[in-house]
Amino acid sequence: MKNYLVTGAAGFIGANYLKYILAKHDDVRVVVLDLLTYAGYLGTIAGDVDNERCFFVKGDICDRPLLDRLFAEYKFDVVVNFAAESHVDRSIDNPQLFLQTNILGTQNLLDAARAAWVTGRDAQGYPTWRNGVRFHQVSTDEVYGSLGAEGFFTETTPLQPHSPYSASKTSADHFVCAYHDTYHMPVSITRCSNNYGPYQFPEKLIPLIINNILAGKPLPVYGKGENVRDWLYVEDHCKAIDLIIHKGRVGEVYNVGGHNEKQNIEIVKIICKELGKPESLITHVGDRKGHDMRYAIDPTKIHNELGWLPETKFEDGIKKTIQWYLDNREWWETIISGEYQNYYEKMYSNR
Ligand code: NAD
Ligand code: TDX
Repeated sequence: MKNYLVTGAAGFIGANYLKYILAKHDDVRVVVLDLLTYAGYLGTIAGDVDNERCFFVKGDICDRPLLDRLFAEYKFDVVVNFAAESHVDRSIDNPQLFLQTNILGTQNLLDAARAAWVTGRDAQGYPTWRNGVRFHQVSTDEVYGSLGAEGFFTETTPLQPHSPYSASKTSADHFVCAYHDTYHMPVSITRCSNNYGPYQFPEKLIPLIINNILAGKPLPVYGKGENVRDWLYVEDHCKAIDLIIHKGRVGEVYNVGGHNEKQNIEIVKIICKELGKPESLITHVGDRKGHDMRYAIDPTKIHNELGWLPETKFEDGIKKTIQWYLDNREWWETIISGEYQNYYEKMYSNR
């Protein structure tokens, strides 16, 4: 049995990853650690938590005594860190929370893992590590900054973040790499492009547009809607992380993305068409401050080394996603019933 600590798995990608690994591997036992912020919903994974192969702990990755207790009790072999403040617009409003969770939380997890996993010292004085342990950091393409009309992000593209969110994720990546270089900690990092699919919180573009259409609200597009994102179906991201944890090289960064670049306005029009609604619902609103123009991932490394390729085409993935939101109205109605209404009002009225 391999013991996993998966943080942030009551959120969008972490929940999809949890479901994927529980179905795929008989030999994993998972503890989910999640603070259940506005973005985390226990209902998403309630059916997976059986207190045999999957346990849930409500708590903060910044809480070191809690982490030490969990490491002592469950003897983790693998840590997968999804927990983060993940929304760029919220980071513009309250940067400090992003530093707290995304940087200090990651560093705290690294230290807890180090305390639990180091077995001694080698001849050069570097720590030696328990066999088979791995710390995997879930990062983002946003750490690379913004592209012009041409080119792609590779793993060696210099990091040049622009938003408080991406600056905090970049800093966390530097700490993960620093722990590898300084302590020889067995780490890996994935930098993925924009995900879409089931269980995504409706503050993000695709579920927000689906949700607003179903609620008969206008569809807010920032600026001209010409910014480009590289969209990947969430399960393809989960498969990439699983592959890297099993077969990826320690100390390496892997870009994950599917060569599926689209302008925001195209995405919104596709969703209108799928749901049979007029494009006249589209409303251009004030642009995001420091809005990155274009993201595009070069996934050659993960393809060449591990044979990974995205399996879900955008045309199919977007249909599946829309159908999921139609079939799971209760899920998103619960999610948007509380704090989200104040957030929406603050973010979109008079924009
Ligand atoms: P999300 O906002 O949907 O979920 C984040 C989860 O983390 C929530 O369940 C929340 O309760 C939990 N959390 C927040 N602070 C915590 C803390 N201090 N301690 C414990 N749990 C805490 O985010 P997501 O979209 O699923 O993203 C997951 C990860 O993937 C993030 O690290 C993000 O940077 C990265 N990422 C996201 C995308 C994307 O398109 N959404 C793309 C690339 C990378
Ligand atoms: O109402 C909107 N209107 C709009 O035009 C929203 C919410 C977004 N947008 C635009 C901004 C972006 O150009 O759509 C694009 C996508 O926006 P988001 O869904 O907020 O995603 P993005 O800012 O690209 O970041 C996402 O991908 C990378 C995730 O939120 C990050 O966690 C991940 O790291």
